[in-house]
Amino acid sequence: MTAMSLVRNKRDRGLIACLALALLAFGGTTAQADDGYRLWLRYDSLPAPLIRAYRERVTSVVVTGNSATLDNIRTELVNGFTGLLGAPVPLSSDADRDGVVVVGTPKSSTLIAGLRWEAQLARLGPEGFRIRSLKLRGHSLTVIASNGEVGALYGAFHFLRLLQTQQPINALDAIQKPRLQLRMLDHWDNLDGTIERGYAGRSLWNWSALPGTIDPRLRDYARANASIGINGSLLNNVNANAQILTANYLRKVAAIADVFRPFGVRVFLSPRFSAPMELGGLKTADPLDAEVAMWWRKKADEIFKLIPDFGGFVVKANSEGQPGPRTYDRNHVDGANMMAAALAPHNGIVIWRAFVYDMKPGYDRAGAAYENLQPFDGKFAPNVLLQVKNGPIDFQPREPFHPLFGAMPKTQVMPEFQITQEYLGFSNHLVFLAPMWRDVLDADTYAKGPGSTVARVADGSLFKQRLTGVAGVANTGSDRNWTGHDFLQANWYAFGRLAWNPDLPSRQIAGEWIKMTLTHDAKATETIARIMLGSREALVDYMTPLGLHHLMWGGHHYGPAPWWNTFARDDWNPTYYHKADTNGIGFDRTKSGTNTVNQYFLPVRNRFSDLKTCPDKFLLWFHHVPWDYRMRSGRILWDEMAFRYQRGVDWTRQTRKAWDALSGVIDAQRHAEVAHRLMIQERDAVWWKDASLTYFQTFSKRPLPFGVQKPERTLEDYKRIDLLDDLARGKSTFDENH
Ligand code: GCV
Repeated sequence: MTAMSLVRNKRDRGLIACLALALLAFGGTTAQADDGYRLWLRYDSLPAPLIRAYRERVTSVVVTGNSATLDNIRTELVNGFTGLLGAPVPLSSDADRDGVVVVGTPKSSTLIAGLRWEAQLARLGPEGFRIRSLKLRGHSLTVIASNGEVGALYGAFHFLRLLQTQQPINALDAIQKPRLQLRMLDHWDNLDGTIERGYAGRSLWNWSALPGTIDPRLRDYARANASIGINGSLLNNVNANAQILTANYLRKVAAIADVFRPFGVRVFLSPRFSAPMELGGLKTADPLDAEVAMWWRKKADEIFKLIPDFGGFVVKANSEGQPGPRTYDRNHVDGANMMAAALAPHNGIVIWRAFVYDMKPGYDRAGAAYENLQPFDGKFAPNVLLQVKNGPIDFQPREPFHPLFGAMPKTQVMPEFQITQEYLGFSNHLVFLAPMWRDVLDADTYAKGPGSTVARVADGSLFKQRLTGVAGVANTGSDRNWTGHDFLQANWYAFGRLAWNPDLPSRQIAGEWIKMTLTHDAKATETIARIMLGSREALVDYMTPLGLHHLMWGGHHYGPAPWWNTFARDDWNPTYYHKADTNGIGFDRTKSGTNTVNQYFLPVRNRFSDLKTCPDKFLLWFHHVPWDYRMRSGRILWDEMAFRYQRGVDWTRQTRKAWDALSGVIDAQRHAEVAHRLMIQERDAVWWKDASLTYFQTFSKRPLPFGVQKPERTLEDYKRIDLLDDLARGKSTFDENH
């Protein structure tokens, strides 16, 4: 047995397996096993009284006109209604009876054209829609209309969601329009099928089979995205391989684009900045070199010839070893605008990533993106968006909002979230991320006084931004259930819903997803919502409480390693971030330290700078605090930290119990799968608590407070755990014998 014997796991796994078998044998109350493939688009039949009520309003479907998108609407509604209402709902050509659902655009449907909604539909744009219950020629109908076919498809999914979540549908008058224009999933997929920071199998794009063979799963992926309004997909890793721009690969990309198009999803690519040298044989990739600019123009022409609705480029330049304009003594604007000029004639855009940091002595990585990019405000071309991560370091369980939000009023800025859980327990930990993204979207930058929230920066209303968008690094892969952990489908769902409306409450999103995906049982829904809504705070508690950050094992970022200090780059070492010593712990980013707190507007800057007003959750992000500092709770810092680690562990135990109690309500397969991963989550939470407290105790030199369980191992034991072997073997969880 190696360093850490996480004893209960094998026994627990056995119990769970028995339970699952018993449920399968006896049927449970929810009978069917479910492999999770259908996501939130399950369309299983609703309870009988509801079916009776809905059937009056849904007797047939009228979608006139011919196009692939209109076909998709027909298929979706017929399948959806038939499943939900437990009997076939046919297509018809006329709205000549009660309960007909009419869908389309003024162009595709004479009935819709006759309603004279042109002005309103024009205001809603090609993706917005109107849904109305109305009487026409004596019949009660529901009309779902948009100026664009994709908008009509979004409206159809919205209507289905009303049924799936058991809402009334007899007096509808709803209009919806996405608040953000670009709602993108970024896939960090490599051309060899692996996914950087992917924890749910391999890439969904089978490059060697394309373009000849199209995996049906591509269609299902696009359909799932359309159901939540996602309209862009970056296909390849931002740590880019130049090969993606070769004619051979572009034909494959075009085949994918053909599948996605009828669902309103446009493809984007990440180009390697040095591609003119690697593919074009040029001596330089200097963005101000005429030949280089010409190479990109020709490449853009070639791409758009194959893919007329190609979205554009997402560029990681001069970051973590990637080439970029600074390689040639040029700046970010030189690079971005050169590419933007190549794409502009085709209405393509450049999404330039602000994830840029250098290592200089005494430097604070949290201030780097601002230092590098903010001076260029107002200099980027009109078809450039600057993509800014939610926080200033790197997708940590908790970060304050990125100081670039609000600080570039003349630049089109879009947030980048990470749906895949690089730093949040991979696909093993149940963490609902909507509350984390809400925190950022709701954060007030004060850039133009109170109310200057990140959501208002992103939706363009604060600075009258013309192009708007948001990106999420995808958590999907070839695993049958798409996301590894069944619950993490909720994060894909939540991302889409927030991209559509960045004001949606987390509770609403969770409620919708639970009802569509897991159960309609009221008590179970309440329990699951409670679990989901508390999960992010719990994870912060057991991983990085009180503003601690980047304490993860180097490289793969799974598990605790606060002692890690061996990377040549200081800012990749956890010790650089927590700065624990015998006096205290935390990164001083105030005047007495790096002063990067200065990048925030007043009064945010003062609130974070002053120990008295800095929220507990950001305390050690901005301050180096003595171990005996008296916290708001009345405890000293050391005790508070220990208490929070324990609270996180306790949550995992309570959650396991609560989930076990749902065994008859959720289908046996998903119940057992989730139970297994919750067991891993508890094991990891204990590991995080014990390893972190054991290490920090060498500085605090204080006993653990009453109520905090003693770690079972020594610090040396925790340091000896090495996951690299397991991860290299492609396992998503490490061996339980560790
Ligand atoms: C795609 C972090 C991740 C990298 C990722 C990078 C980025 O550093 O660890 O895997 O690279 O962010 O966002 O570019």
